[in-house]
Amino acid sequence: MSTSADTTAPPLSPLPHDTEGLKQSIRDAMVRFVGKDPKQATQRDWLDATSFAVRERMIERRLLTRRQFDAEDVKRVYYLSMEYLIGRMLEANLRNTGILDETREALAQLGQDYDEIVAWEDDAALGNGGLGRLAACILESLATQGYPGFGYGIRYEYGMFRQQFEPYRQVEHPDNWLRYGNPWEFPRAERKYPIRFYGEVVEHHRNDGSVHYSWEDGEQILAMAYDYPTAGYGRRNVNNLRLWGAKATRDFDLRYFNEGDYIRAVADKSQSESISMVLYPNDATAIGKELRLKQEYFFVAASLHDILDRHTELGYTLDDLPHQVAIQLNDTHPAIAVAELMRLLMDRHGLHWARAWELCRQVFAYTNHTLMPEALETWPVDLMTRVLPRHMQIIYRINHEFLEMVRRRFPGDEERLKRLSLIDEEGGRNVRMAHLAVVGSHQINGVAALHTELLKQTLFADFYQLWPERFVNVTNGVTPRLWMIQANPELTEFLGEKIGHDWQYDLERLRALEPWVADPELQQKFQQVKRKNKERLATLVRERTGIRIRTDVLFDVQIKRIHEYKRQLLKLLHVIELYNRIRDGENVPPRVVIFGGKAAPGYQRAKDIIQVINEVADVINHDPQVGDRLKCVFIPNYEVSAATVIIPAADLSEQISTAGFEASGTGNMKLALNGALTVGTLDGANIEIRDAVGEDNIFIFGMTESEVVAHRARGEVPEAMLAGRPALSRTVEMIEQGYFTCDDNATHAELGHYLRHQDPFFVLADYPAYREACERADALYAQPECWNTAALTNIARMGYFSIDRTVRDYAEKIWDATPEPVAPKRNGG
Ligand code: 475
Repeated sequence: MSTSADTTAPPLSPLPHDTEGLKQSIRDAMVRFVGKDPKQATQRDWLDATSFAVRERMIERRLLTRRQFDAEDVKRVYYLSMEYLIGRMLEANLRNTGILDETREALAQLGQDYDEIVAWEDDAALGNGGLGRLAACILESLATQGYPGFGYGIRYEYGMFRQQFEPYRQVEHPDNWLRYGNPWEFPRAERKYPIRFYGEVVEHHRNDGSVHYSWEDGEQILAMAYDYPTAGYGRRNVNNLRLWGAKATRDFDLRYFNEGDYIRAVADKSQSESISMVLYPNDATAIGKELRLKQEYFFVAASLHDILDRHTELGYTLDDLPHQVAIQLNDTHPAIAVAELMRLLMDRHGLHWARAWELCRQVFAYTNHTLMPEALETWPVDLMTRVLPRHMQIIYRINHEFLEMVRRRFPGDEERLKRLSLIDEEGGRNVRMAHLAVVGSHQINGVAALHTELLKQTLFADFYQLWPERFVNVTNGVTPRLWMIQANPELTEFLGEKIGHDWQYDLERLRALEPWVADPELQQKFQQVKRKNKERLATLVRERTGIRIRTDVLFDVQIKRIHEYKRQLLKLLHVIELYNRIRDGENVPPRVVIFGGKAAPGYQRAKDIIQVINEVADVINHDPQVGDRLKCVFIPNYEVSAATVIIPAADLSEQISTAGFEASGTGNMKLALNGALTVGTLDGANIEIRDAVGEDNIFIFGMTESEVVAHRARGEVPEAMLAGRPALSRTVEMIEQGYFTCDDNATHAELGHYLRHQDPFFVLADYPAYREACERADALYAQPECWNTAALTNIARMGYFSIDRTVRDYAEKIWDATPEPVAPKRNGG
């Protein structure tokens, strides 16, 4: 396409990547950008100056990457996601640009401690959990493998709330992560698009009898681009994450300013900018709020406008769209994109319905992340009609054409039409966003094998019958760069000594470790690494909770959002039973149990669970009879940066969701990759992890998905599970009788009642099998050689769960995209 003569010459003279050069850049940045005399600089100033020095080097590569993509006629992949759970950026960028060691040394020579400096950075927590972290891993992998892949999202001023316990119950505090500015973002004042809300649709009748529609009036808000360069590891590729921030338009200002109400004008302005103010902290529940719908449309409309502008700027026509553009919808949050692209193609570019629809379907693909019914987004037709009137019209037309097709294939099957319709007519009329995403996409994927099967058999069974070829599985993965190289530098070094570094790009090569998994010398080194990692975690625990934990015992870790289906209560029941056995004088193997995770602010049950865990922990941790044989800690404010400390220290990974509910899980992968053994149900990707690591190297327990369905059908009262189980009965009684609380009997009584009489996720039914699995784990842990063999075997066999494999699966099965590496991969420099 637009082949410019000079695509390889750097736009600037390249900056040095050695220690001396970096030192110079950091010192210069301190004066020129931070505006401080190095003698007066604080640690935060050093963080900023270092960030500027790295960003200078990344932006060079960003420009080169872009030139190459523009010159080579590549297909671009756009990832649309409401969430990116990125974490800290400085260390990631240093690592991926290959200048971490040099920078560490440069800072040392400047009298600064690297580890202290990087810890000043706030996490970019623009996501809730699994879905948002997956998006961040995918962007990193796109860049690392050299795919022309770009993220679009929202620049929330406030990310995921900060969690505190006051003293036991969760309290949320705002996460004002941009408070001190952000050296990683490039505001693009020229990339501003007006986004309309409300208003009305005007019908225009042309002379040839055709009808044309336009969307007019209402309210306009500007979406302004903020670019975050995303560096690939060991390559020169630097891709881009474009986040949209809301700005009031000048028109908007003028209206009020002209009326002379200056104060009102300024106040309203900030209201219109509230669209990108805050991330909704709900994971796996749909929020029916108008502001949320506006957020979704806001970032989708800006992104599609941007994508089409780039497409035409590069000289392509609309007919080229399917060859040049793939758009992945990360869950249904951006599903309104289907209607918006139709609107743009017809109302702005004059395409006919049929042609526009053909193009749309070839461009979009949709990833589903959850089967939980309460997470499925629907929007009241009334609300959609008011906020996005033209889109509502288009959705009706899509639905009409779609249902006509279904009618032809299944004549007289009215029930089927109701089930498939984009509009749910039961209990008020609602638009089913998942149905819009399915009909508007050429491929629909689940995120683990079981999940995809369940999508086909349950949630999307009728769609699967219509279009079986559209459903594919893409099992999730995790980036080894963050979750191994950065989180576990000692294990990385140890692997390097034994099997080299190729695994960093091709994680399957960890298999080369297998011949040595039983090697005593290797095992000893592995154990030393674990121990060091546990010490690092013990420090974090002491700093955040004041609790001291020993590092010579089994670390049993459950870190994830708090949800009934994830069953933190199952772990808690086990902890209480261990406590009782210790107090009964039994010789129980020592362990440290670690919880981490946030509850959605309005999810009272999840908050009750947090509170009770904290109260139980408090009793156990202060019981002199227990001493250091059992400790239980709930680490507050679990976030990406904390995860990088917790995961490498874990021995046991708790993946104990009720089978059929966890779409995939990705924490399960991070922990196993770091040599933790999984105690888990046959749910989500646990099944594939078991297949990969082998049955002897994982502790599987509990009902399978079909057993859960059968159990539910039997409709037994949960309480019945207590019969003949004195230890479990005692545990439940202790909770309901308020043994662990001095002032809130009500919450404990309620939780006990819930277990006895509701227990919707079958905690009691699975408990005996769970306890038995934990005992298997204890027995193996008592034989260090066997444990270490199993742990090292896990590491050696986790290669499949690399995000690079996931991204290649998307590229091959869905996007038809190929990598375009800017330079051969290399280590460092
Ligand atoms: C699954 N979040 C994990 C992970 O695929 C899976 C829902 C509604 C609104 C906001 N956020 C959500 C999710 O549904 C979500 O995070 N799902 C998770 O996606 C990545 O590994 O099993 O629960």
